[in-house]
Amino acid sequence: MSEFKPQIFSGVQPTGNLHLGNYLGALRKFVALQEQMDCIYCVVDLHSITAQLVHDDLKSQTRSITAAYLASGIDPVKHIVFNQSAVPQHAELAWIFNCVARIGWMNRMTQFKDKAGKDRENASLGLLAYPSLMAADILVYRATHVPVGDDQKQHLELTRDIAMKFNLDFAKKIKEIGKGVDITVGDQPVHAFFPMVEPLIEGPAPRVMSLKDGSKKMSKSDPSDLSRINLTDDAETVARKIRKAKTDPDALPSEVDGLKGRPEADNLVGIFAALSDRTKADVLTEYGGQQFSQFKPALAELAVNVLSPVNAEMRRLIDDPAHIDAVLKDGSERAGAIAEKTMKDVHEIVGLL
Ligand code: AQP
Repeated sequence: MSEFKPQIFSGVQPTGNLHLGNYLGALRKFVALQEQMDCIYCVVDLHSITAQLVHDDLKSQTRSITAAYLASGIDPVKHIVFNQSAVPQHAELAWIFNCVARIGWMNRMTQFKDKAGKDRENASLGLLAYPSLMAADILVYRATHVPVGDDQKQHLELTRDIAMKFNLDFAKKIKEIGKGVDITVGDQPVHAFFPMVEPLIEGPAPRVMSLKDGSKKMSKSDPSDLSRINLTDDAETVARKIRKAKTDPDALPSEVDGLKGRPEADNLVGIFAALSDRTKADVLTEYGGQQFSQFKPALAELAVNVLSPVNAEMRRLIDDPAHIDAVLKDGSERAGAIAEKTMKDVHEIVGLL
């Protein structure tokens, strides 16, 4: 093999209502990438039990994320859509990666620090090892590119560290079984079994911020529903949340530089740009000099126009769980076949009988 086959992998946790951040940071990118590469999109249900083990409705949440994938325009026939727990090789490779990764690497993860809070000793071992499972999700398909929001950048750097250590620790065996690829990492030539994944983060809204606080990311777990736009919100709710979004008293600047030090304004302009496939500069050419009382209704109209069809299609799909289950079953069979092949090689490399 002279190079890794380009392959996209990404996932979303079934931990609550998807919001505009998930849509712009993940789903919209997932859809666009379908034209460029083979894509595998996963509902990462095993991840969702790391922070909170017991969920009332994990199955329906899993179906709801799948519905959001399909409603956004992901094609489950040309590409693969499935749920993580249906392909046990994810958890198996994660165990091997737990033995590759170092505790110090995990302790440095900002998401772990944020989610574990002050009582770190009481966090689940799964929450600490979360990035190891995420590395396994990606690398069990030897995926090369991962579209994510900016908050996942550190986890993808860790995925590269895990892949690199595995490749170096088992270099001799990888050569022996003839399944490696010659790559260069920095200046170093490496005979790699696992690729060095590339994060795909770019875009005008790589980190959508809370509508109530421009310094916090928009998040499913924020106690204030007004902080986020949910994909299931109706048109009136979307418009109300945008109307109530925190802003400053100044007019919009005409240049992107003028957004510096104005996180709430920057966020709303970024959202406008991402929803309309424009740059922030382009949006400011049109709206620079206007007050938020003029800009917010335009943003609300745009958000409703983009999100309403997704919302309606999601509702239709959620009413047909048998269809969603059939999509997931088909996807997990196809994903499982790829994962099984990788794990056969991993067993050989590690020396498992
Ligand atoms: N605010 C955001 N802006 C841009 N992208 C975002 N993503 C999440 N929030 C934003 C991206 O969405 C994908 C799926 O995220 P996830 O649900 O698997 O995990 P998460 O990052 O934990 O999502 P939340 O909403 O922030 O959940 P909680 O509140 O539980 O922490 C990822 O690609 C992520 O980057």
